[in-house]
Amino acid sequence: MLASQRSLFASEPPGPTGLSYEAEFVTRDEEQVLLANIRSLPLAPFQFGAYEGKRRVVYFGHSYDFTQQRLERADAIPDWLRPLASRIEDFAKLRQGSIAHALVTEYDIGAGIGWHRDKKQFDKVFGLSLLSHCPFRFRRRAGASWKRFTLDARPRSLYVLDGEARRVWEHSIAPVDSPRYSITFRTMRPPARFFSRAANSSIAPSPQNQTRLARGFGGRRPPGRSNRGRLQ
Ligand SMILES: O=C(O)CCC(=O)C(=O)O
Repeated sequence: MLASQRSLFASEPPGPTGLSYEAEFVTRDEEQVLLANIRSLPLAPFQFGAYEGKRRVVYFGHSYDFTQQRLERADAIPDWLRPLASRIEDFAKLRQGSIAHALVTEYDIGAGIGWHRDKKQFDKVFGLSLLSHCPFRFRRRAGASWKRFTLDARPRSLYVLDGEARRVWEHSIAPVDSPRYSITFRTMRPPARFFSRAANSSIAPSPQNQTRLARGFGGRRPPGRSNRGRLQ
C-alpha cells in the first residue's frame, strides 16, 4: 500500500480497495504550465453516441468511439505531456511507456460525468486534477442498495484506480461549481483484438444509457437529431 494511501484512509472509513491518492503530485508552477498547454488544445464536446456531453475533451494515444463501440487511434501523447506520464509510470512502478493513452477534460461550471466504469480495453487509471477540487464519488452494489465513498480530489493531486476501485466500483463527478480540468492517463489491457472487435462496455451505450449519462449531466442532443421514438 502506498504511504499516501495509508494517510488518506487512516482516519476515514475505508475507501475502495485499489484506490490510492497522492496530494500535490505536481507543483503549482507545473500546474500553470499544464493549464497553459491544455488551453491551447482543440477541446471538443464529449461525444456519447448521438449525444454531446457538456465537458470538453481531447484524446491522445487512443480514443473511444461510443457509436462504433471500439478504440480508435488518436494523436500521440504530446511532448509537453510525456514527462508527466513518465513520472506517473515511475511513481506506480510501471515500465516506461506503459501509459499509452491520455484524456484531457475540461469541466466548465455545471459539467460533470455520470456513473460509469472505464472501458475494459483500459487497465490502470491515473487522474490528475487541476485548478479546482471535486468530490469524486464511488458506488458499488450492496444487495438492494449501494455502498458509497467520496474522495475529495484536490487540485494538483493524483488518484489511482486499480483492482476493485477500477473494476467493481463505478465513479462519477456531480456538476462542478467552479471550472476544473483533469488529465486521465490509462494503461492498456492486452490488446490488439480490441481494435477489431466491438467493445465490451461495462455500461452498454444503449440509447437509454446514452440519454441518462449525457443528459443527466447537462448533455445535449446535437442539432438535427430527433428525440422521437428514443426516449419513451
Ligand atoms: O475528470 C476525472 O477525474 C474523471 C474522468 C473520468 O472518469 C472519465 O473520463 O472516465
